[in-house]
Amino acid sequence: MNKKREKKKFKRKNIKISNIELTDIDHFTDDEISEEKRAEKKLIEKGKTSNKRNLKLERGRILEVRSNYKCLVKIGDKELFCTLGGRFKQVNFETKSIITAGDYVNVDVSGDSRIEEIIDRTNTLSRFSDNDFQIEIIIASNIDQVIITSSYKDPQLNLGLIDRYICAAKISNITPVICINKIDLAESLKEIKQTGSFYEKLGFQVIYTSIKKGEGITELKELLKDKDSVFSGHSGAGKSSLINKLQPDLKLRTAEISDYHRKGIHTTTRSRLLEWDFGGYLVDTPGIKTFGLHRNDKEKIPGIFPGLSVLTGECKFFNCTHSHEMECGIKKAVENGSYPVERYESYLRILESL
Ligand SMILES: Nc1nc2c(ncn2[C@@H]2O[C@H](COP(=O)(O)OP(=O)(O)O)[C@@H](O)[C@H]2O)c(=O)[nH]1
Ligand SMILES: [Mg+2]
Ligand SMILES: [Zn+2]
Repeated sequence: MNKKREKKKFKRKNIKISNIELTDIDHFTDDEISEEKRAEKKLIEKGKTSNKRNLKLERGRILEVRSNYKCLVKIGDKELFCTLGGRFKQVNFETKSIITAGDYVNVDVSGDSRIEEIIDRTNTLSRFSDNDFQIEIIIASNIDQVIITSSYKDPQLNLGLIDRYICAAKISNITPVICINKIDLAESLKEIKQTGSFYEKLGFQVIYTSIKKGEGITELKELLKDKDSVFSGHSGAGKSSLINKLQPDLKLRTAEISDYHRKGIHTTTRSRLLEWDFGGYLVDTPGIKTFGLHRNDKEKIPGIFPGLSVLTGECKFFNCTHSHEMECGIKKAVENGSYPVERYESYLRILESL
């Protein structure tokens, strides 16, 4: 542990003295490290590192990654193409997402715009590969909220999907917000609001919107302002329509992607951050399924599924999964009607799917 920390410290220090090649630093023994340190000291004494030590670091945010080592960074009012120093490749060679849209970075703006430091992420928005390995693919980082969008009708309101997205968001430490769109298609608002009230009572924000009637758009804008958000939900729920309504000139790629493919034009499916003119960012995820649950997260579901945790007092087992167990507080609550059976079934479906 201590040795590891030593090495880390060494790595960090060396980042600023970067005309020493840092190949294979992880494999150095402590002896070799102290040798390196002596060499480093010598170099400093000779003053050979003076150029590189005059870094002019500025904090920026990655808007889009163009390749593993090249990206577009917003620094102040400017957008700058930056490269990633070679040493990052060595430190993190096993993960594909060394950098991702949303990362905060320190860039040396005195020279060739190299990223000198990547700030620790507060969270990541990830999906998992469809194969058995379920490899994590990071879509974006440092995101505040996910706007879980479902239409009231066409396609039919899908509460099961909302539950699933809520779980995925919570696991990722991203705040879920529920947006029920196309309320103009509802016979009565009372009915939808009753549906939404289950989530509202549990402290979730629920907004009701209609593009057709312009309802809830101001409220949605208020919610997005100065935050970094991503829209998730069924295709056809109205995500693109909502975004276009909020800011018509936002250059979304979501809609065009299939056309481009048909024409055989290569388009990237990488995510990127787009800036709202009212403050905050939108994560644009063309052709990317934004969220996934990893099978390893299965045991977290009982603790995070909406409304369950307050009812577990009567569960006999502290690690009750509320499925096959006897003497279960949740099952009792479902039987006596204090927890909706539809939500319980949705919970079981998520568990089974993992
Ligand atoms: N009636 C009604 N239709 C809507 C509303 N919002 C979107 N739509 C329609 O729903 C369809 C799918 O919308 P789109 O934004 O492409 O959905 P996305 O797949 O979630 O991006 C389009 O034909 C829209 O015109 C709404 O509030 N009311
Ligand atoms: Mg769309
Ligand atoms: Zn239980």
